[in-house]
Amino acid sequence: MSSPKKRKVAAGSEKKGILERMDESVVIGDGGYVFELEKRGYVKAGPWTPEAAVEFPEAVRQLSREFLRAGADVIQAFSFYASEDKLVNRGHYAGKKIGVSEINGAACDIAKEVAAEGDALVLGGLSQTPSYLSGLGKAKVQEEFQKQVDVFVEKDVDFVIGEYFEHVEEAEWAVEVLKKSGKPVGLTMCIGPEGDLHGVSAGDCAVKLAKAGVDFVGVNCHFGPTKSLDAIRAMKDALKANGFEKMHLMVQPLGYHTPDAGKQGFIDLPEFPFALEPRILTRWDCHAYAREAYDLGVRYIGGCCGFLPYHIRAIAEELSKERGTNPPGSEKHGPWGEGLMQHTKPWVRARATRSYWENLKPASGRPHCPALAKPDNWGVTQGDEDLKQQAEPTKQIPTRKGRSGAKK
Ligand code: CBH
Ligand code: ZN
Repeated sequence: MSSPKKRKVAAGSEKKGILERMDESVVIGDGGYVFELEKRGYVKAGPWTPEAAVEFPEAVRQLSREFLRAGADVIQAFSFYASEDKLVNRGHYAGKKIGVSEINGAACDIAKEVAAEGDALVLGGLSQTPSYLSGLGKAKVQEEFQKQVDVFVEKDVDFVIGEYFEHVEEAEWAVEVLKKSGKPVGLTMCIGPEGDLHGVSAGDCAVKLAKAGVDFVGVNCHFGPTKSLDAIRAMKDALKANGFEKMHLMVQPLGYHTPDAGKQGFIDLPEFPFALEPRILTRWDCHAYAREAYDLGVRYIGGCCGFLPYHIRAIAEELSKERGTNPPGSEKHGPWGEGLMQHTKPWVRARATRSYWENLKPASGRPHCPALAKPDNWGVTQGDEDLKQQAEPTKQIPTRKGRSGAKK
């Protein structure tokens, strides 16, 4: 393995852009922010909004730095769910209002600062809106997107994406607005191999987005690597069949295994969001994931919720030959655990091999737990009365009985 290098850009030299980097090699994304910052005590589970960029910039900066040290080529502005309608959704502001310009502005400043400590690109992202779920229409939804893009343009991020879209119709509306930024545009939907929540197949989603003018397309969140890559495979085939074989692919799956998830992904699993830990990927799972994604031709490989810096580091290490470098975070350990040769106990030293970790079937240590779960499967989505979003917090715990999607 090559020795760790700090890939600082020489003063005055231009950074290579996202599309050039994908053409030449492979781009490594960063990991999951809202999930990790929630665990660290800076984000509220439920709303999942990013006001921490303003309230706790140090916490956001620290996590970004950890991803950079782990080998990320991209630092995302912490702007997930920063649309104004989401910021007021269910009243979680309760008198302490921080708006989209303030959040996205602070988020871009942090991302720019950290990205410049390496050779990373700055990403501005936006995502699906409560306005869409409530059926408020294209003009209103695009207005929400525009307010976010305005800040990305003003802060001059390197590229923009729409991420976490469950319905391709809304994603197409996002692309229209994102393209007005004049920056490279990517779009990842939070779908699996079964496609979007209105019944559009994963392949058709990719083709629609290609026609809308994205520069790269793929999936993020909702499913672990296996199902996410199944969705990518479907997208790749459909893109090829429709003359878009040159389109770059991006994947940022969950850091959790989800073989039992249905169309709605991990949101439907009973463990979402506070008991997902038994499903977490090991670093060795990330090696396998990175290899499979690369061999499939994906050139933007990162992670979403559950993905921690050490998962990103495993991707960077797996692809170190292709990238010609190892991340700074690898300084503290050799590949495939060779540092274990320095362990005090001989049976642990015996584990200092690739084959040991590659072949291990890790035990969960939970004798009374099932290996798989039964998804909730309420079956409601956009267009359904139950999904109209409110400004006030729900006061009563909803029950499934009588819901439109409920099985009788
Ligand atoms: O935080 C991040 O890293 C973002 N780039 C993506 C977040 S995906 C968050 C899912 C929230 C799910 C929900 O609405 O319940
Ligand atoms: Zn996610």
